[in-house]
Amino acid sequence: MLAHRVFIGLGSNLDEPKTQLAQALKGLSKLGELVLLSPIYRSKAVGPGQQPDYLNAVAELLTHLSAEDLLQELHKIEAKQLRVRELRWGPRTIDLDILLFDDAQIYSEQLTIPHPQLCHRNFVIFPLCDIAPDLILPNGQAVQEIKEQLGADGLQKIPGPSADE
Ligand code: ROI
Repeated sequence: MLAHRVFIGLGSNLDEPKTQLAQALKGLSKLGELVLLSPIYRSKAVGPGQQPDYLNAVAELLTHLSAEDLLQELHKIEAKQLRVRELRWGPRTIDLDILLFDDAQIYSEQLTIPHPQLCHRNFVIFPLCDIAPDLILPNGQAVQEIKEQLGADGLQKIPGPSADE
């Protein structure tokens, strides 16, 4: 059976974000074949109140898990890294989002794919473009085009343990 091509967004702004990203990647690598990891970006927090800056990245994974099973596994990784869901849009040790799952469009109680904020967040679109510059979203939009529309406000590429170094 052909594996699913999945893009996963990673974000952290608590408890040594770089270590959190590295640990989450270890977890992701057990769910299939980690094909690519984007460079890491530092980004100003989107959300309420004062929050530390985030580190964000995007990983490409080939997996045989269904979208629902993958979501469960991502929640397990988040739980292991002591993510506490206290405040909506509050700070977090690790946030793992399924951005894209093949060309699927899923609107269930559990899952919305493509991720509903995908086209609105430069901290997701920039790293996604770095590893999949020719990607076309299920709605026909090119990621490059979205990147140009969003601009790089509040974003800074930082050196880190990434596949392109
Ligand atoms: N802001 C940034 N910059 N990066 C994130 O990953 C992120 N994640 C979130 C909220 C709180 C919305 N803000 C964020 O969930």
